[in-house]
Amino acid sequence: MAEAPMTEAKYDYKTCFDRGYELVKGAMTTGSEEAPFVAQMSEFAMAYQGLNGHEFFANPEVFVEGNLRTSAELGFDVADMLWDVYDIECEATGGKMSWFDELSPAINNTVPLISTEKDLASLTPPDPYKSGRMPFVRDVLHLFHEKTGKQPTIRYCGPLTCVAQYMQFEQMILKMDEDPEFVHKVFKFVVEEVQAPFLNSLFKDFPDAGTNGSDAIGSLPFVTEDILDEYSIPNILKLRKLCGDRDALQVDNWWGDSFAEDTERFWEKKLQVTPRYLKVQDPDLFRVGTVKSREYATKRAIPLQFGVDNHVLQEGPEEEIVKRIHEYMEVGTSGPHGDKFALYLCNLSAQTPVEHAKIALDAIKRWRKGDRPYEGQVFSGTEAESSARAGDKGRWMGIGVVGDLEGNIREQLHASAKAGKKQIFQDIYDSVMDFDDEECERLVHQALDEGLVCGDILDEGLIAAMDTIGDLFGRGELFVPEMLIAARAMKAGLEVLRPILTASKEPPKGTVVMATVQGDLHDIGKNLVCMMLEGAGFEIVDLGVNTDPMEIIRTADEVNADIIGLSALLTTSMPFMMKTIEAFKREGKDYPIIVGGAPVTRDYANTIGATGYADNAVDAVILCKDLVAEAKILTAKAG
Ligand code: B1M
Repeated sequence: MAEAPMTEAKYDYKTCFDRGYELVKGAMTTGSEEAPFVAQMSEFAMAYQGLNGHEFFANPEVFVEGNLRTSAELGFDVADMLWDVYDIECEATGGKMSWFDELSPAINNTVPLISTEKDLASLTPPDPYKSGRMPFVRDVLHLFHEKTGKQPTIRYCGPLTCVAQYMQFEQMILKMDEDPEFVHKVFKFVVEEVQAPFLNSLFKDFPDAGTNGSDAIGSLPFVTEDILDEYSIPNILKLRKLCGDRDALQVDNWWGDSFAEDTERFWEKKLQVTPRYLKVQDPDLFRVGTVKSREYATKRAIPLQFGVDNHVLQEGPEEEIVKRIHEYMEVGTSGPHGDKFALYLCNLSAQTPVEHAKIALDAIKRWRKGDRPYEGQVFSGTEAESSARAGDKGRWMGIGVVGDLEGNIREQLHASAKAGKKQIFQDIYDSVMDFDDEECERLVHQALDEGLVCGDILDEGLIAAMDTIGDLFGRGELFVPEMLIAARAMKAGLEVLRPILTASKEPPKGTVVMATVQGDLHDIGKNLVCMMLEGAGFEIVDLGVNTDPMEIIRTADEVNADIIGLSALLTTSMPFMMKTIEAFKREGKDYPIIVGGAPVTRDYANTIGATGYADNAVDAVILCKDLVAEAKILTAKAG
């Protein structure tokens, strides 16, 4: 194993975290004398040690030493080595990996491993001792144990997110609707033949280890509560059973609490998959409120964890970091069970300045010593405060349209979308709203038979429906699966029109080349934008994820694009937006370029010289329509 090229300091890992581990154990069971904190910090440790993703996430010695040394040097309570293990199982079964300098590696499932029964049948379950980086995980656990003398925590991927790695998220969701039996079979394969043997092989070496699953996708609004009930919960419970009924086997990082219709009902579900404590983390915690969360945990007499936003920790400002930590510690430790509380720092990233990590740690220590400038103040949970300071842009996933409608929003939107329209257009609209592909297809045929023109069928029926769907999503009234299923119905109608549109040479509203930029594999938001644009009559050329700027330029020329759309979800990949724009300039290509994605802001878009910025899928459609209209006016003037 390679010698870690890291900072020189030497610590006695066998003793330096002793008190922290005692505190954490107490906080999550019978009570502790002081509130401890834990942190996801492996990417931060990688950057702090001056290493890249390849050096850090493939070499057990470097990984363990880097995490321990960083934790000891900065004074973390424990060196937990919390990391997101989304890729281990899928990679070991043959999934394609992408590696990055400033991030942990990830599965690139542009071409998913499982799409059909045949794909599933052709897969051989991995060998936990040989396949992929399963041996890396085992070595990490052993080294951690050797160096610290403590039981390691086994990390794995929550079954739903794991299946999404094998199947690709959108495909998994659509298949859940079309062919649930097939999706259940995939879950069976993943849980019974991949995850249980892998985890049991680790339990052989560490029978008393804690076990925590990461489940980025297994949360609202990616999935609905029905999907949690039908797929997530039973499969986590099954995995627990297959691993010797260990109640330590859990998935504690579900988020989406602020999207739940009934927060307490959602927390009941969380407690099924993490029975020993309740964890509520930002940005949901800031929206739901610390007091409400504390009261629930007190009522149930269970330990509690509050998670501080990774975005706040990364971006600051200092006052916000301190305020948030102090509120969370104060409310978290209040009441009769206040001694059963731990603070969680959500993913200190590679871009989190060391200064911010020190501010956070110092804030914890100051609070413990009684230096509490914000004592008695609660900032979370109120509407105004939450939307202004929830992290990111105060909004999230493009959800959070300010409500100008009251009462039954759906009915009001339907009424205004259908008002004064021919019955057939209203019926097409309804078929999309009812997610009924066959009916939508039939009605579009009927409309054509009645002599109606494609443009009107599109505008008055299909596009009107997708406008409402986008609006409902923006208001948090619809979740991602419903949006995907509605889009499938819309596409069924669109497919009927496509040959006629092509033959008649009726031009699309415009052609948009869309891509997630280099270094980034997140595509759910980009795909929603594509869907809405397609629903609005645009032709979409989707280049997928991790896209090279030159490929975008080539494609733009090939298809004579009207607009280029760039999406980014990582602060590390945002600079590639700028690099892509620079490449277009360098090549003398004058296409309008629009940008979006959770961390991207209007200011950033202006700074990098983008033509436009959209906060969400609906705004992206409006922006593209405006840009195309503007270009037409300019062409007309020039002509
Ligand atoms: Co990742 N991830 N992830 N992840 N992931 C985030 C983004 C993160 C905030 C999680 C966290 O740490 N709390 C964090 C980024 C931190 C940072 O940059 N500061 C992160 C990280 C670090 C990572 C990994 C490194 C692993 C890890 O967590 N350590 C790894 C990186 C992989 C890579 O890309 N190189 C990774 C992997 C993954 C999964 C594979 C597990 C999965 C992605 C699956 C997929 O996309 N196919 C995943 C997910 C799901 C997330 C979270 C949970 C959700 C992101 C998302 O899809 N949002 C996210 C944490 C969170 O938000 N809670 C997180 C939903 C989507 C609808 O919203 O994309 O914002 P969004 O789209 C909106 C608008 O922004 C807008 O419209 C959409 C709809 O209204 N919009 C546009 C989007 N693009 C637009 C383009 C436009 C206009 C508007 O014009 C062109």
